[in-house]
Amino acid sequence: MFQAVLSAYGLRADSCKIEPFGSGLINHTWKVCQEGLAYILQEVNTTVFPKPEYIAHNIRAIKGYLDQTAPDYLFVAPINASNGDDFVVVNDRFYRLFPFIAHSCTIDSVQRPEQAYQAAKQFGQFSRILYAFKAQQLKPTIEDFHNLPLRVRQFKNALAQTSSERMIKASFAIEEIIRYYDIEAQYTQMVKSSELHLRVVHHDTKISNVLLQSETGIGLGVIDLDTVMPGYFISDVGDMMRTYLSEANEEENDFNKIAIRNDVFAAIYKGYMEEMNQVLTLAEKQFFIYSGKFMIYMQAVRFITDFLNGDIYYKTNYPEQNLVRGLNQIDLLNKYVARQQEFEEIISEIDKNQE
Ligand code: GN1
Ligand code: MG
Repeated sequence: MFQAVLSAYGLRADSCKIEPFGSGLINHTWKVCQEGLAYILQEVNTTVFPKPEYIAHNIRAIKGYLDQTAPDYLFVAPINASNGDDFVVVNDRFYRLFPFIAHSCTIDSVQRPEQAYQAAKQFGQFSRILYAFKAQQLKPTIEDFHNLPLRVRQFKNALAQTSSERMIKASFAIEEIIRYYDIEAQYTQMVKSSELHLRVVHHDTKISNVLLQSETGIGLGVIDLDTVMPGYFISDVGDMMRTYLSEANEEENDFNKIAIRNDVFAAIYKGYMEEMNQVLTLAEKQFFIYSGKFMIYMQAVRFITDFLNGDIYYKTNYPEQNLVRGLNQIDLLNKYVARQQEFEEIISEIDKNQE
């Protein structure tokens, strides 16, 4: 496979060093090095992304726009193959090659608030420089990706057809998901009232999707653009809350280690708002804290749904991994909800100092 794919780019697999790269749950990724040049090769998971050409379309449309409006912005688009295409299909599998950005690195967890600040600023900047771009030009690479009511329906369907064994194992998680149905109701209300604007949203703002300058840790840009499509800002802010606030991540099975860091919350707010303060409406800003509940809850629902369905979506390494992930997210949600008042105070404090 490597030979067939890399030769489309004028590279020879036998003279390249190829190694698996990163920790994504969906696509396969490798780092490819040849004579001092480095690339990232990725196979798109077409079960998850049934129309990979939509991804290519979206990235092309945004690149064209940014080349005109923000030529200095580091936008990591795929490299063109020798025939001019920006992706390669081999045996019905879909691949693309990216440049590996020199002197850049990614990290897998937020150790310090400064890292959360840099990342939030990058995701904020991404939405800001695209605020005048017509989001509707982008195609949905995954239909209804962050449609919470749909995710809850999928959960209910899974519940109706799962085995009694899985149902019993997940009983606490199921009760908790039902207890928090109001998070979905709030979303439905918010969409109905058109309080949120459709914007260009990244939809996967985990820290490993931010390129940092290796020496200084300063943010350079964002990567993993497969789910860039029209959406609401709460997806991006919420996924940062979900993945930065606790040092222990969604894989942690000792839930005592899940703990929320207020200084990281402050860093996310500061970094994101430095870019998006002028763009977001007052009504949208009211949903800043809600965004964390929205994303943590939706992820819990998705992991538990996958567990009930017999683990068909997320890669797993051990039998009850999706259950553990779901329970982990429920624990995080409970801890997040308990902090809401403190988050309000942090936001007022930062806003006051900004005036
Ligand atoms: C998936 O593959 P990765 O890690 O980039 C998922 C996200 C989830 C995340 C949970 C297309 O992202 O929505 O938040 O796992 N991406 C897709 O770890 O479903
Ligand atoms: Mg991703």
